[in-house]
Amino acid sequence: MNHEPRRAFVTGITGQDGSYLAELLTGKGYEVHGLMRRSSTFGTRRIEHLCGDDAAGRRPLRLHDGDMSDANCLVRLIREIQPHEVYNLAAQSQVRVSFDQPTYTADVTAIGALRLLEAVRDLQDSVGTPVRYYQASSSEMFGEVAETPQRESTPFHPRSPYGVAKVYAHWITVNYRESYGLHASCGILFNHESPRRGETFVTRKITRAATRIKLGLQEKVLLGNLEARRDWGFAGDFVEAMWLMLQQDDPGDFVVATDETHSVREFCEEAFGRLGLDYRDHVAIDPRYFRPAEVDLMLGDSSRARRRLGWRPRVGFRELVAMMVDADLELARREAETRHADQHR
Ligand code: NAP
Ligand code: F7E
Repeated sequence: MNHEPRRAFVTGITGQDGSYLAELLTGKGYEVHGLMRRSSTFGTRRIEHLCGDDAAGRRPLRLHDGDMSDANCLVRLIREIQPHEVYNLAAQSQVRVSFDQPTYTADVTAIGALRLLEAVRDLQDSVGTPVRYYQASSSEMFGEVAETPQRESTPFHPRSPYGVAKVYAHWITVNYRESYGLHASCGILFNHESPRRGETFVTRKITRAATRIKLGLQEKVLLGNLEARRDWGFAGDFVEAMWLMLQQDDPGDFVVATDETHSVREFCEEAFGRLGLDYRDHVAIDPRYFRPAEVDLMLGDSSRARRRLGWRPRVGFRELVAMMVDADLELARREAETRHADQHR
């Protein structure tokens, strides 16, 4: 009997989703190989707990230096690792930043996906091993929405260089599936958050600020458009859908969402409310945080994923906000203690 573990190659391993997916895959016995780009500081904060040896002396997570802008390194790594499954999560994923760095965003988020697909095609051609591929597509592709709720058949009308780059990555993945028979699936994921969410995304910016305000560490938070509506889910739930897509006999594209929408204002109300605060006393509007073109309303219809993958989200909106507020309150408490200790040194 062959006891060789399944191997997964994950780009974006140091990001929010990469960390939850790495936990899911190592928990299922996979040998996980993560692509990590060079940084002048350590970038492994979210996955440190997975980096050691397990009880059997095996190392379930291995990190490899590389970058989505470097085609040669991707080809070399894919040839060396010979993964059974590839998850492409790496991206310049901040929508606001993509307006300031459109060329970089296109290179990493759009052409990066093409480079990785080419590396996978090269492995399939040279070794003959079938590889299953996951592309992190985004609800931002729907942008100026043609219909509500948004489903797999809703036309794309992206509203940012990020959204445009994701449309390219999405269609090139579909094209490689149709042209080369690659088992390639796209998850069209709506916003998903967690205590590990990057601090410049609006949910985490709010929960970090509200908890710091509660403990007297800051007074106000500056935000942009409070009326934008998003379909917010929990990242830990959403990575399960990624894995499920690659376990199907046939590849496909799936909307992954909670099928509920809330405004940024409602998120503020809920987060500050959990701390006994009124957001209106602490939130100020700063035009710097408005975008040249906005996505006003996101609401998913994830019935295909629910029907075909048997997937459903477990964490609802209020639980998500509570989870993020509680984790950030703990972080703010530690910050307050350190500050107090420093002042009395
Ligand atoms: P994230 O936290 O911003 O993580 C992005 C990851 O990509 C990080 O590991 C980052 O590395 C890596 N990366 C960026 N540029 C790179 C490069 N040039 N070469 C190699 N790696 C690079 O994003 P996330 O929220 O986990 O999202 C994961 C994926 O899903 C992204 O593709 C995102 O666009 C997409 N998506 C996210 C959402 C959402 O709501 N979260 C919804 C739909 C789609 P560093 O740690 O070094 O920065
Ligand atoms: O903005 C509004 C902002 O940056 C949400 C990425 O993961 O999800 C994410 O993109 C809304 C927007 O996420 C601030 O204008 C108001 O309408 O948290 P966000 P996003 O742009 O929806 C999609 C699905 C992805 O694929 C992306 O990778 O909140 N907003 N005030 C603000 N947003 C931010 N960041 N900061 C503010 O101060």
